[in-house]
Amino acid sequence: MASVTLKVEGMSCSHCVNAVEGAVKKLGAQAKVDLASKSVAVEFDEAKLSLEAIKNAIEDQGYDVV
Ligand SMILES: [Cu+2]
Repeated sequence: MASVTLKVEGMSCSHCVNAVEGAVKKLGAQAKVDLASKSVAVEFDEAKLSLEAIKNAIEDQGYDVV
């Protein structure tokens, strides 16, 4: 399992948290959003998923991974 913390711009409320966490979980990974630090801690299986795919899923929700 890989653990990566991404900086994500544009998250401001619980709706954003659910959108981001939901999009990542849909890929089969785990995500925990911290609104205060605008970060998303993700845990994923590198054999099954790329970090790029996770970033794309977050950006598809309308947020910017920086
Ligand atoms: Cu929001």
